[in-house]
Amino acid sequence: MGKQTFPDGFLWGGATSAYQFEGARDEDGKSRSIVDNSINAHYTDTSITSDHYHHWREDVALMKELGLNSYRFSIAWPRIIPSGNGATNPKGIKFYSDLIDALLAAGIEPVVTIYHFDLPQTLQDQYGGWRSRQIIADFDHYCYVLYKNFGDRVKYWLTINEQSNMFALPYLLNLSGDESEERVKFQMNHHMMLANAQAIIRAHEMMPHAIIGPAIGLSPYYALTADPQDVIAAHNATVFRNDFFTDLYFKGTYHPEVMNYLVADDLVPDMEPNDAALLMNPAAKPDYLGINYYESKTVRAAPRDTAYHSPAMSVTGEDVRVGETRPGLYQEVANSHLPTNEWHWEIDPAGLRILLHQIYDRYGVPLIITENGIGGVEQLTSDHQIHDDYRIDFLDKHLVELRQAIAEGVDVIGYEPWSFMDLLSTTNGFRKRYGFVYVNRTDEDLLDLNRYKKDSFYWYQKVIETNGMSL
Ligand code: BGP
Repeated sequence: MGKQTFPDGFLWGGATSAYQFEGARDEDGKSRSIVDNSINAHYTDTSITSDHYHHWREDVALMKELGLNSYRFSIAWPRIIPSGNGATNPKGIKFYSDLIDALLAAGIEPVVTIYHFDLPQTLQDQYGGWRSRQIIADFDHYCYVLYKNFGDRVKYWLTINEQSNMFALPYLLNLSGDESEERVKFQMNHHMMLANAQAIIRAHEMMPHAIIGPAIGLSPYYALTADPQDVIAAHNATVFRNDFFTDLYFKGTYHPEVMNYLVADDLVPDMEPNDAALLMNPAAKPDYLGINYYESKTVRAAPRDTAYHSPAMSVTGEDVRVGETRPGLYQEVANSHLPTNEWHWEIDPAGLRILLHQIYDRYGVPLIITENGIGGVEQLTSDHQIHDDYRIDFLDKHLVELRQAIAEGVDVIGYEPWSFMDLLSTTNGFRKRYGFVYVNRTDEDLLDLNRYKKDSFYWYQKVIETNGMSL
């Protein structure tokens, strides 16, 4: 057999999100989002980031030079509807409309995320955001505005980014991370599931040719040892961190093990009689699933009397990263077989193939990698180079596993690595860079915001040009 390649028409892309990339936080009518107001504790804020809002033509030209045939970005709800649920902002519509036109003119298919953590603060203030059922109607209206304005040109849509992480990482939803908020979290999650279902139904009504689904952060869960108690813990973690969410997306039902747990702990969210019908409506079934993959996770059994712990991210690199503990179910631990990045994220290319098989076996729908990448501290050389061999190595190994999964029968339609260009890391600002293109600024100093192509840019260009044969 000759060297394997990727399917014809495979989407080669790169990903970004609005609050991490655009800047122009308070410009042209945009209001603040909950992440604008919460992410600035340890580094810089979202006011300028990579200033894509003012550099977008140059940035699209770089995408074209890189050879991308797709590009994943998110639309900021507070730029489109500043009050959250009132009038639309013509300048916001124009910004994305011009961007979409420029992408299409460059032969780049837009892959649009509708919601990437940036809820308008106004809705948080009005009624507690995702805590209230009111969000479902407001999200539906926001989707309607997007489909009406961009549906003629955008085929690939992603509803909500990383729903499961939003509940695991409390700072993404203004939660405290306390166990006392467990019930609230499951209620918010329920609302988000209904909003997701409604967004997909409306997309199918308004844009018959659209392909739409959520983008979720997933990891395969390994047992620390062959002790059956650890194996059960790995099963539990898979159910609670993965299947719980994806079953609601694709089957419209609560996983029975999760439901039993919710009942036993008095955590069942309030539901209305029509909720089940909405979740199970065939028109609400996603056409594909976006997967954000950074690492695998390893767990062991956790006795009932261990303390509950939500995952805590490392914010400096020097501090320790704490895994999640769900008493009686599982406890995250380090995997001694895997190297880590500077922030203790375990590097596991084969984990991507394992995960793809697990998900494809369970749902049999097309998959798209909506994020995959490695962050690191980088220093521009005096002649404006970035020698990011570690990124090339990371992406190369993941793409080889991805290609293998496809050869083994998994239907993967595209790859949108994180990130196309350096942007604000949610947990670490500009200290932690992900891009193929360097943005000349630091957390403390805006410098000139010039763009410089990294070594990985030329490497990826070749991968795309050869449709993966160069790997
Ligand atoms: C994902 C998010 C992205 C991005 C990425 C890297 O969870 O969808 O928005 O931030 O993680 O994470 P970080 O920026 O914390 O390094």
